[in-house]
Amino acid sequence: MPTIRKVLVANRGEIAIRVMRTCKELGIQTVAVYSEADRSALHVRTADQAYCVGPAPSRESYLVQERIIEAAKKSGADAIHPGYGFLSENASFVRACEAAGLVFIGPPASAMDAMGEKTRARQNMIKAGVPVVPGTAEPIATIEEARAYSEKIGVPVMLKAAGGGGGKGMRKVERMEDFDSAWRSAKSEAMNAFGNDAVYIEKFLEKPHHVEIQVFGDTHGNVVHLNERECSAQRRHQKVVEETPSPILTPEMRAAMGEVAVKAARAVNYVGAGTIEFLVDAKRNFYFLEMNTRLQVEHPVTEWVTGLDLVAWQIRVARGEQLPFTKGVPPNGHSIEVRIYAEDPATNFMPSPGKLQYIRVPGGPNVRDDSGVYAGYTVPSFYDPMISKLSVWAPTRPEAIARMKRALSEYVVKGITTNIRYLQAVMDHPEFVGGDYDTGFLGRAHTELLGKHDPALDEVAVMASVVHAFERDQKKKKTLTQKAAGTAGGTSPWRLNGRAAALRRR
Ligand code: MV4
Repeated sequence: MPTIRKVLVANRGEIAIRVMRTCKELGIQTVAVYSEADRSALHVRTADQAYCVGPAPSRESYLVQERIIEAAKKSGADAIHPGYGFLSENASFVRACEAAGLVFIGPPASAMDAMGEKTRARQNMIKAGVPVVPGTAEPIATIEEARAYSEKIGVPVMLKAAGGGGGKGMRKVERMEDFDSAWRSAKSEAMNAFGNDAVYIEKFLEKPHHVEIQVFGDTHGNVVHLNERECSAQRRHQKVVEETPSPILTPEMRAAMGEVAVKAARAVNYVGAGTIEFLVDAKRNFYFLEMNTRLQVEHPVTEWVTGLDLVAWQIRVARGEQLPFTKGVPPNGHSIEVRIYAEDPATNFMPSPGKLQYIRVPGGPNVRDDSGVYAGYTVPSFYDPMISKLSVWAPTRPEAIARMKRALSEYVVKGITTNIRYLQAVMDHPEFVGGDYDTGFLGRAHTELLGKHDPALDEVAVMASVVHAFERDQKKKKTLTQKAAGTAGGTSPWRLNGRAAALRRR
């Protein structure tokens, strides 16, 4: 049972702060690492100790394993929490931590090896009896074999990079005449993204939902699931809104997917927090997509409905403690999370780094803000532009949506542009409110969501249309008077006013 008295958090931003908060509650000291661009970052101010690990670019700082381990040794840390992203799913980093006598707060390197390469993951799942998307279990060697396979199963098919997920190197092929170019571009993008151009093929699933199951294992052979998260509201494979329970899951589906997720985790002797991602098709069949061998950005919604602190349980499990339950925790109520990005939706979501002049985060009953920024902080351009996550809980989904809308209306950020208004439009959108939105939702509703103006501007829009109508009628009246001795009637201001009232009533 290793003792953990001091944890180095090998990350930055909101997740570093979130992990440090739980460490402090457990009486564990914290160590921050930071790049030269993050010298004044909030996570550095939050930790008990802090070490600079290099210049701004992640590959010269947060991703340099030796520097992270050196900081852990210098600080006297006995464990490292990787957060998500960066080195969190890097098996060689896990081995380097262990070689340095440090506890890695996460799964064993062997579980990462088993799930990191997508076709190997599929093979492991097929062996474990976990349903996978119909397709090849191996990368396809030649374009001829790939074409023949696709013709056999029939288009549309999805070409996917074996070296990694997240949509990179992925191409949908709808017509065989497009196959060759799609194959070549998938391979080159896969090589650029993962240094591995291996590509495999799956039958394309129309309008799937992305539903993932939180799993947790300890070192005593216990593996449980902690329900699902609906993550279909994604833009360019980047999650924007997550919620639990999923609006499309029945209790029977939850039980079935949970059982399969536990089977998948057991198949790789999983320890710690992990997520099994599924695609759910229109007939509500579910298929293993991939496993994330880390804590996820969206873990707060699971914490809201189970009452658990998942980081605390990561640390306890790393200490060798046993999970306090063998059957998981059924969801209580409903939780929604939105990701606040320093991005400008009006410029196709270009990052909007810069000095944050003012920030007011929402509060009130069952509202949680996981922020990594503060007034006066300069959001750097080197890293992911997510500045915070806002999550809420309520007894029912409609109440959770209402609470999220209220919380977003309180969120004020000055000095940089954010996606807050876009998120408000998503909360208002009938497809989201209806609950049966699939992974194509944000793409389909894109222009509508961008064009959705601030309700406060509705009045301005109405008056603008009245002024426009008045000016147009005045012009028409003038023309008619010039032609036929004033027989044409303009529109009286009273009638225009009536028109304005009618518009307001829409
Ligand atoms: C798919 C798919 C349809 N059919 N695979 C895989 C990586 C993930 N980020 C996107 N992936 C998809 N794989 C088959 N066989 C549709 C998607 C997909 C998607 C899936 C989940 C969430 C958002 C998505 C957005 C576009 C495409």
